[in-house]
Amino acid sequence: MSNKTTTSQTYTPLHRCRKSPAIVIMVLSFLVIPACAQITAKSTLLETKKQRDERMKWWREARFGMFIHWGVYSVPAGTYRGKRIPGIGEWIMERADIPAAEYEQFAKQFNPVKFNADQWVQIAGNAGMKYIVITSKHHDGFCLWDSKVTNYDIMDASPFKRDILKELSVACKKHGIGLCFYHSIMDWHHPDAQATFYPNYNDTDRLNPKFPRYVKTYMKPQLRELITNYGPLGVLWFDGEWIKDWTEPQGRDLYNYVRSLQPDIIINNRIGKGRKSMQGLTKEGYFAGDFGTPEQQIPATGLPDVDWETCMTMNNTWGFKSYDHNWKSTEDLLRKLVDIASKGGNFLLNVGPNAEGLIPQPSVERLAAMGEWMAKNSESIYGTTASPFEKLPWGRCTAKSGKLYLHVFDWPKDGELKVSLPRHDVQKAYLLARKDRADLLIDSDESGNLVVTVPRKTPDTIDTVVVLEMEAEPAVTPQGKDGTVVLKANNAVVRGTNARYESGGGKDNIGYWTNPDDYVTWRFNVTKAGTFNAEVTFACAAGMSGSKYVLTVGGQELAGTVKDTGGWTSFVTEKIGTVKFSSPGTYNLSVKPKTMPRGAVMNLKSVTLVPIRK
Ligand code: H79
Repeated sequence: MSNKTTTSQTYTPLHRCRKSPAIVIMVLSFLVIPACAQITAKSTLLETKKQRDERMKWWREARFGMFIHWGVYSVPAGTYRGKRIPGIGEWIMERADIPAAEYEQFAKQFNPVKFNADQWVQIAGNAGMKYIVITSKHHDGFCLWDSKVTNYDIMDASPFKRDILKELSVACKKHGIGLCFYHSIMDWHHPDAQATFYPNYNDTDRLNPKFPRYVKTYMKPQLRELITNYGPLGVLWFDGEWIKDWTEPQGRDLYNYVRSLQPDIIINNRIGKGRKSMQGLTKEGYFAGDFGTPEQQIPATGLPDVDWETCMTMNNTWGFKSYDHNWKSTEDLLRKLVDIASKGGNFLLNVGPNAEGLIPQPSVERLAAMGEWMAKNSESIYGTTASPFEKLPWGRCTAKSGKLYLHVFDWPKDGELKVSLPRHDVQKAYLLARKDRADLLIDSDESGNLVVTVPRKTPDTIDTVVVLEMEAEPAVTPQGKDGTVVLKANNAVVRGTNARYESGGGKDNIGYWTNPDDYVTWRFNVTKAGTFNAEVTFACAAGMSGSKYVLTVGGQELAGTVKDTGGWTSFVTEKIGTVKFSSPGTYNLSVKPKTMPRGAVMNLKSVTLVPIRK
């Protein structure tokens, strides 16, 4: 999604390291004063990529959240006047054509005395979820908090008279879970909104001329209450934006309004008109909103530089229905989480508590089972980025700097896990769930690709995570003032099993080079192009000489032969040829053995590129 609004301020629900309000006020006034008295659409352009990355950071790292659909629809629970109403439970008012006055009777019966905010938040936390998104108000218009602008809320219209959102905000703070609100723009109860469309509340062709008044005097004040009395919030998750009354300019205005109340808040793409139907990703062009919202589906592939979150039910409904028992299995749900993470997305998994205030037992059980897996394997989910592989025959992959997490759904029967990755790029492999992180044997197949020897018995039938530790990004050596590039042994990336850097006692070189498959590489910058002499500084003891090697750089190859220098610490420098760089840039240079007749290659101290002056 494109560049959006105002200032940056880090919202970190888990660490609470917010910048001081003074800084925010300073930045805000800087943005606002020159133009006009309030934050305008213009200021949305002032967020840099870095500021946006800062704002999105906690959300991108979290990867897994809980959606909670709860409201007075949990009272009918899918049945109206003795009839089972097809479709999603929270839509019963629309599906069964219930007049607003009659639907209000459900509010009078909504008395969820078993509601325990701590318990809900703990169920989420124990599952490994980092944030909850609860329906502050769904399409039916009933408000779960103490709103001053309506009586159609938990305090005034129900016998419960406990501020549900307040209790959840306290519990979330206590347990380090991010608090987020779902909020419906569409409202079937408000006379200035869609209530007048009865019996077709979801009529997408009609307009209510009073709708702007609803936005100004009802929706915006309510959002101000939610942000200022219950915040700071992680996300505001809008929905019901498809109505004809709602436009993209209104969406942008609302986006700016919400961000002006809490600059670091994150907002989904349903605040405006950018959503591509249930696929949920944002259309091309500029639309308000920070992330895409695929509903009940997972995109086929990851999307570079796009933030998105799949929301999904565990059975077939969001709001509680007493007779919906079509539960997805734990295996299915966990693999969906992994699939989503492997494509760079978040998973917002729904629960629909009942009218007593309890999360249905089948949901509780599945979340507990997911939590057991997460307790051992969450490192392979949190803070990861999308898989570098297009497709893997046995499962999925997630990535973090220096590590690949192989999620094996189909365990290899022959105990050999094959990965299309050069074996030399991998330094270590182990099972994530094993506390001792014991090394798994790594080898290569005939084309040099990685083969990991794994236990015959499947460790985890749902998903076993094999961690590959990879070479960290190599350092880049700069070109010296006189144009010389000195590539020293201690800066080299050594790939292979035996060769390594050694120092002390006259040594400062790559040694133990007893495997001819091992090789070394450097990355370096060329700022002044030209032709260079390539000089190799090395040592080799008598009787061990004769190895041949190739030095490769910028598509050019130079051949060298290791001669006897009189000892392993008697270094000599030999020019092996010239190389040409026609343009400045970053280059790779490698030294790879071709033959090793005597059991060792050489002690390699440095490769120096010396410019040839004309
Ligand atoms: O809150 C849950 C549901 O109640 C709500 N979104 C989730 C998170 C929702 N799910 N389905 N629907 C609402 C039905 C909406 C269907 C449609 Fe349309 C509205 C079909 C045509 C207009 C949205 C816009 C989907 C396609 C175009």
